[in-house]
Amino acid sequence: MLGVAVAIFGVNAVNNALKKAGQQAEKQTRMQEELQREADALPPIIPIPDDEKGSEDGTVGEGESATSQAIIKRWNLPDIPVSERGNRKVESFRTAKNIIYDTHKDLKMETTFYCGCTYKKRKPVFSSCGYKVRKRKTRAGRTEIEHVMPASRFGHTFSEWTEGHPSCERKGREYKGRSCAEDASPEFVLMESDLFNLQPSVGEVNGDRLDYEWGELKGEAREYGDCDMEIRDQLAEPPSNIRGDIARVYLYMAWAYPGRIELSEKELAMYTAWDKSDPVSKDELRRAEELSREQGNIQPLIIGR
Ligand SMILES: [Ca+2]
Ligand SMILES: [Ca+2]
Repeated sequence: MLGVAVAIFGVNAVNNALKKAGQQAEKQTRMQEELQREADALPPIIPIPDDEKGSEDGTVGEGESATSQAIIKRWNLPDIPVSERGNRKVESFRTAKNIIYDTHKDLKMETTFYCGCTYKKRKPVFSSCGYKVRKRKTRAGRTEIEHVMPASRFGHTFSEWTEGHPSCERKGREYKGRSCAEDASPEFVLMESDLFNLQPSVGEVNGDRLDYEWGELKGEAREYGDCDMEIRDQLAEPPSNIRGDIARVYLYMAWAYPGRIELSEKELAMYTAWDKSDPVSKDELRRAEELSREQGNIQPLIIGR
């Protein structure tokens, strides 16, 4: 009798587990379908014609790109001419870094973006956020100013980056890449120094992320202690409380610099979902308002929503 009871109990437990797994799979499928529906509902992204892309000498063609148009429509953004959207004021990355540090200090917001660690004199306080050094002690011991959208993402649209420039020559050796773009393209420097794309970060996390794009990864490896940041397979998964912040950076950059940044439909769908799941917070708004005053343009994905 007891044997039968145990057997029945065992069967029930297995059935329950299977039921639960089935429900979970169903939920995941539903979520996937929902994301797909959102992606399908987005206006199609048409490849940018060559004459709308930046020209060889580094100037951006007039007008919108398919991505910037889609963003304006979807987020109902104010009518601001392309030439007045992005950074036109902060003229070096060094200056930009100092403004970010000063702004965070003034706002009493000296916290790193990804891991939420407070920092003092540009050194993260690990105990404030349960940070555990993964591997690089020296870089973990300092904050760095990180490009939320990597500079390479738009850098590759500059010929100075991909091919070089006659002025990019040092001691008889030609160079290209970021250094040449910084030295020879004032337009690149303005984009690279856009304050809305910059955040203080634990140096190690900045170093590990390299120029990987954002995405969602299976599992929670937690290689940085309590910091919910996963970096794997050339993809980075941020903590959920800053996913909206990241989405709004990407949307802003693609809106502010049409022709230099295109977002795929998949990216637009993900950032739409992230923008919804993590709406603008008080601190995010406070920071954007202050940076607006510094840079002289607005971040319409944050301000006035
Ligand atoms: Ca995670
Ligand atoms: Ca947030």
